[in-house]
Amino acid sequence: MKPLDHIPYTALPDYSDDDRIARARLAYEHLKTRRTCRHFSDAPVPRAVIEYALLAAGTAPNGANHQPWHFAVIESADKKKSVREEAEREEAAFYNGKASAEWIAALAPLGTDGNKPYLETAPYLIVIFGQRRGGMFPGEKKQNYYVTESVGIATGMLISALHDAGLATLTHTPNPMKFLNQICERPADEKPAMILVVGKPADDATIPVHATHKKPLDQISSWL
Ligand code: IYR
Repeated sequence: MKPLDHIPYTALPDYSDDDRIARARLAYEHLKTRRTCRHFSDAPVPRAVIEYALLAAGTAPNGANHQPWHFAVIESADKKKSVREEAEREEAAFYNGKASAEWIAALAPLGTDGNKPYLETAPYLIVIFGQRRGGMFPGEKKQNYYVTESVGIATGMLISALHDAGLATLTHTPNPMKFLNQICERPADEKPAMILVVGKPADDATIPVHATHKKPLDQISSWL
């Protein structure tokens, strides 16, 4: 490929302004129904749903189009058990002294604690890794760029795609997360970014009222 090869920009639909507003509003109305879930059902979810959501995540904007991410999808009960054991070990340390009093107070309205049963209940744990080195093609060992940003955007798109498919998610970040490399059989130069727990909510799932408060537009934006 010549470096300056270009093709025409993908044709976007020529909506009217009213249609654009209506569609943007619909996107908001849909995305605001997403809720972080901490009570999962063990009901199975077809693998193809996850595969399409991962393909969607893989279209995210990223540094130099090196696509510096890897998604390890855990479905084996043994592996999920290992993740739960290791994560609960870290969380016990976090809740029993490692976290500051201010942090613990900030989490109180969420009702979280060191027990993470959903890590075994949910049908899938997607462990998201950032690749410091790689490139566009298998076997390359080039420098990657904006890895944290790229992985963050891809994860957001993954969450949105799964929400579109009617699935609940939870972003989980035990700290440290290095144990995930071994369980997921990933090389040491890949950095775990987070675990995304994926599945259907349990019938009796609840959400904390605290999480329903969203900042209004004038608090999250300015126009210059
Ligand atoms: N990782 C811990 C603590 C935690 C931290 C934040 I910031 C949250 O928004 C939620 C939880 C846990 O999973 O309990």
